[in-house]
Amino acid sequence: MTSERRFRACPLCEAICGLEFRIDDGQLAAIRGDAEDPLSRGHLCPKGVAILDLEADPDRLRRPLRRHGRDWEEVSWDEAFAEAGQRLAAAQREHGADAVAAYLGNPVVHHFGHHAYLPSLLRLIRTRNVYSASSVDQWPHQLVAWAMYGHQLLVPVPDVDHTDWMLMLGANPVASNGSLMTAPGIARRLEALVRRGRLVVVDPRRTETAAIASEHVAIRPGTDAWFLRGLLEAVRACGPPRLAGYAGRLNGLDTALERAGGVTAAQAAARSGVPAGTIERLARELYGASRACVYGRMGLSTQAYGSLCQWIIQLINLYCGQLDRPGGVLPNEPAIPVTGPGTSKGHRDRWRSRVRSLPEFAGELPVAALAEEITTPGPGRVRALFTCAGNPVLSTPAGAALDAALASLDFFVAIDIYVNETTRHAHLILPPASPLTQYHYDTVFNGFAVRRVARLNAPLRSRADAERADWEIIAGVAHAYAQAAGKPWSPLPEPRTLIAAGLARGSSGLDLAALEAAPHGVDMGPLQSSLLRRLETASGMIECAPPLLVDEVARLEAEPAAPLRPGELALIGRRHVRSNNSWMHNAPRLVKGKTRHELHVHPDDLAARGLVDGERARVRSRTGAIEVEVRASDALQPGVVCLPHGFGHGRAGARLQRAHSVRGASYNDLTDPERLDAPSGNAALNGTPVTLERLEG
Ligand SMILES: Nc1nc2c(c(=O)[nH]1)N[C@H]1C(S)=C(S)[C@@H](COP(=O)(O)OP(=O)(O)OC[C@H]3O[C@@H](n4cnc5c(=O)[nH]c(N)nc54)[C@H](O)[C@@H]3O)O[C@H]1N2
Ligand SMILES: Nc1nc2c(c(=O)[nH]1)N[C@H]1C(S)=C(S)[C@@H](COP(=O)(O)OP(=O)(O)OC[C@H]3O[C@@H](n4cnc5c(=O)[nH]c(N)nc54)[C@H](O)[C@@H]3O)O[C@H]1N2
Ligand code: SF4
Ligand SMILES: [Mo]
Repeated sequence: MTSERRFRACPLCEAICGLEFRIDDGQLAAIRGDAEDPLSRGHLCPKGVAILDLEADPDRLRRPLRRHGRDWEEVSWDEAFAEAGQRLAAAQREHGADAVAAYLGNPVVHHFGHHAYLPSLLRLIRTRNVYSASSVDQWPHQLVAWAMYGHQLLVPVPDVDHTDWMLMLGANPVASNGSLMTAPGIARRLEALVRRGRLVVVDPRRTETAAIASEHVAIRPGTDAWFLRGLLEAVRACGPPRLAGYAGRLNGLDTALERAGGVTAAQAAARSGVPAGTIERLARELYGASRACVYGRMGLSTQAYGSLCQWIIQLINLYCGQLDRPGGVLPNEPAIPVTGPGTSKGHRDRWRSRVRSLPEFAGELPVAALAEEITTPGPGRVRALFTCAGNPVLSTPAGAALDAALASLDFFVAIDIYVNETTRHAHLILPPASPLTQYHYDTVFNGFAVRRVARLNAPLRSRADAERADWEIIAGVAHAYAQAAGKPWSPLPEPRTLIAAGLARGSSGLDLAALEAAPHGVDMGPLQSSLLRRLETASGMIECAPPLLVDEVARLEAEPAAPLRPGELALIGRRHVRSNNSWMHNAPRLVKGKTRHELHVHPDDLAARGLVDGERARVRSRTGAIEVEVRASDALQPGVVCLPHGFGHGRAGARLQRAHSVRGASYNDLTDPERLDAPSGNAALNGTPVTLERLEG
């Protein structure tokens, strides 16, 4: 028997752990953490091992499929490309350029062959109807970075390995493995922080992260903007701002502080439920720490004031002198630049959505508007759809309405590996070969990592003749579309060439040869200050008071003091380390054992409705209703219920044998496309008002 060890980063989540693959007689036999990866140092989670399941999955598609009613037939790649190109071009010829919509899902950013090639296809198709998972996720972060620092990707990252005091809001990295903070093995890193200093977690639920923190502070869902305003004001009361590092580079700080602050701890407490004394104490601890940071993630960006929250967080870090400073928060400067010449800084409101007039951000419209753009008659209506690595039926607001809308499309082509809740509506599915057969360089998450690292991931094996790589599929569709539409098009070079060109644009001094000589990755050391040098605002200054964000304060103040009606509960989400959004429930390793789909409810709220632990109940919102088992949990505040998203499988026509029997309903059958963070258009998924009731009989 031959046995070989090969190394590659995990493509499944932002932690980008280095993995060691054991290959026995040419067959993938085992996966473990790569102890020599300078960032992940041997860490891996159950999903990393479940790559074995993904590789062996009998439901995973390997050839193009064409749908006839409920039946699928395999077709050749050439036939599939030609049909995709012709039908997309035909939809635009008949109904105009915007009749074709595109939706890009989360895994796009995890594969170089997706991420580096899709922009060229979208530029060719030239529609205003571009959507992605970003607008159910991190748009507030990008919007605030664009408005304050001039580039959507100048996002400061918490220096988690060197900070001594950290305030974390709306994130549960012990389950999610960290986000906009690529920090594999985050539990270990946070435990080290707790040993040398303090970690305070602000969350409506006592999460897995709160459990290892120094302190958990419970908050009412959707009220973080009030809490943060009170915190900023309390920090100001501690002493003057520490601005020596930013001399001459701050615009509008006084206005920003007055508008963003301006509430007492008592007022903040009344809205958020966090005691005034706690707010004042946290302010003193934060202001008094020499190395400190405030970090807010999903739970903040997916609420109605997501951008406001992210803005105030920047201001607090700035006030305390912790912005762009080791031990505080600072943007990574990756080997392949994500900012500077040749990158997209971002823009806003260059066009608007047709039905609701929602502004674009960074070239995309909010995905909360996709269903109405398909179903609302009139010129400019979406008639054809292209998706890549997305499952918006389970992942985006009012998923049930989108599900129905997808069934009405004239044409739908999906680049995806499964026939799932979304792609079952496709006319064509084009499945890319396993990522393990492809070159990969992480252009996205190296840029959010808590250390400066670089790693080239070489293929573990070659793809089968009958398969196509992700970038080859995108090029195939582009070529056929260009021909059918009569547009000029020239293909991009293969991934290695693009990766080499990307490295050459940067200043790390690394090239392909250097990366190939370091199969575990290259360590370029801890984060360093670079923000002031890299600002891309027109003024060359940090714009502390962008009008778009300042205006949010008035909108917040106009909110009713009690957002929920009597009897209503606030619904929030929950991730588990064995899940990955909506698409890994077909992996036996991840779904065996205990179920995890239940609605967690405070025991008092169960009792008030005559419900008992384990019973099935109905959850209703303005937009829909689901039935799901309830589980008593005192980790929640009364009035808050908690459900994971990404469940609700077993729909007719989906081909996911294992996931089919995984119980649970879709969170997004309850979310409301009208609930948005106004500046960015990001969906407010958390804090959705719901009622809970017993089932009759
Ligand atoms: N209620 C609620 N909703 C949420 C969230 C939440 O917390 N609560 N989280 C939101 C967040 S943060 C995100 S990022 C979105 C995710 O939203 P989506 O990206 O729309 O959904 P995923 O579940 O990631 O679906 C990934 C899709 O990619 C396919 N896929 C997997 N690997 C590959 C590959 O290598 N190539 C291709 N082409 N396809 C592949 C899968 O089959 C699946 O169809 O969900 C959002 N929705
Ligand atoms: N295991 C696993 N890992 C994943 C994913 C997955 O699906 N499963 N998805 C990946 C993706 S795409 C992303 S974007 C990241 C997300 O990673 P994180 O940002 O860490 O997201 P969550 O784990 O959902 O944690 C969000 C927290 O916000 C809390 N929360 C909800 N509402 C509020 C509120 O109003 N205020 C406050 N303060 N907190 C609130 C929730 O209780 C929850 O604990 O995870 C990634 N990693
Ligand atoms: S934490 Fe798990 S899923 Fe994320 S990169 Fe590491 S092994 Fe992969
Ligand atoms: Mo995400």
